Amino acid sequence: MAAIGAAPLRYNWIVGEIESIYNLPLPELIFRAQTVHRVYHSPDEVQGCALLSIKTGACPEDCAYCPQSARYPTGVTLRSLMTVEETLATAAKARRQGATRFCMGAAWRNVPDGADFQRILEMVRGVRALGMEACCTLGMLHQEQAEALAAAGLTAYNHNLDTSPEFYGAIITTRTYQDRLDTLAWVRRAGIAVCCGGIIGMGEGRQDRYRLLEQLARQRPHPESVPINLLVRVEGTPLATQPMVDPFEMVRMIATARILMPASMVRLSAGRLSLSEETQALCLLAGANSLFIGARLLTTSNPEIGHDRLFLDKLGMRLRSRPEADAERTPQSETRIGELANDATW
Ligand code: SAM
Ligand code: DTB
Ligand code: SF4
Repeated sequence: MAAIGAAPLRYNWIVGEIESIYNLPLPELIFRAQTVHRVYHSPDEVQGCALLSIKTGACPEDCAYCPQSARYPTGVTLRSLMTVEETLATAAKARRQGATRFCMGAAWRNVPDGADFQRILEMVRGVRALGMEACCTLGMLHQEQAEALAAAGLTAYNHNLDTSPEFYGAIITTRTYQDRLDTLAWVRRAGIAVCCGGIIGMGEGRQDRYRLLEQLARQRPHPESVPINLLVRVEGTPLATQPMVDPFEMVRMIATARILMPASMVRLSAGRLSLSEETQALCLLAGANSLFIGARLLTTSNPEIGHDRLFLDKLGMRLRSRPEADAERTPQSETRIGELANDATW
């Protein structure tokens, strides 16, 4: 798909243009984001995604934001790789709560070979068999692993660039920006959708945000999925005492991502507990069309499902009932949040 209507896909964005968009007067920025959003997406529905940490903590990397790095005293409870059964039971529960995408995260520097990898493949097949999109975020991977994940039916692989190439070294020293780009290239070549985004609020400047967006929007094709995270400040990590970023930066970041990559899913990801409902609503107006649902992200908290249900109901919005992959082929039969509320499992 090269272009639809008034929102052609472009891959030659330059940082000056991105800066101009990011700094538009807010009403103009939101109007433009809404305009392109409506060309590719329904304005009143969002995708619900669920996260599960399938292997927790003791990670050798030094990502300064991360509670799972072995280098920081965060008190996270260590856990070796979960069983397939437990993982699939959690996925089924998430589906009952309205999630159509299940994302499994492991605190690894890179994907291991052997029995653990076979178990991951089994999890991917199981999540797909539940009729959900399956996403994994397992660290760096190589060609054979990417191909095996694709063959197991993996929908998407999450691997974030996190920030600009310039600011990256202040956040992570144990792997390079190029390492991340290499992993993304293996994912893309294997035919798996790319989920790639970043974090704001780590002490970066606006220029770093423009440069991150430039790295994402110059990829051809664009990442199908772009998570925008607000730093969750976890005690024990080097970024624990970062001042809270102005919430409007989140709105501007999302709106700019939407305008640069109009067909992609833009996900309002970590950090929602630090945002008011009003700011989250602005993020949805700005073109975010996905939320993590359920009380837990990987190791930190997220709004309760009941709270999100009321939130979306107040906005007259709903969780999309079909996975993205099916959305084009199947008549839309969204489930009203109110109807889901009748399900005793909520
Ligand atoms: N170990 C794998 C990796 O780094 O690719 C996968 C898990 S890692 C937790 C996935 C992403 O979560 C990170 O790249 C980062 O963007 C995001 N993340 C981790 N900790 C975060 C925090 N405290 N606040 C916001 N986002 C965070
Ligand atoms: C992404 O960009 N955000 C999610 C997902 N990809 C894996 C992870 C957020 C993690 C927040 C910190 C935690 O709960 O450990
Ligand atoms: Fe490890 Fe991933 Fe956390 Fe970095 S973000 S410390 S690689 S779990």
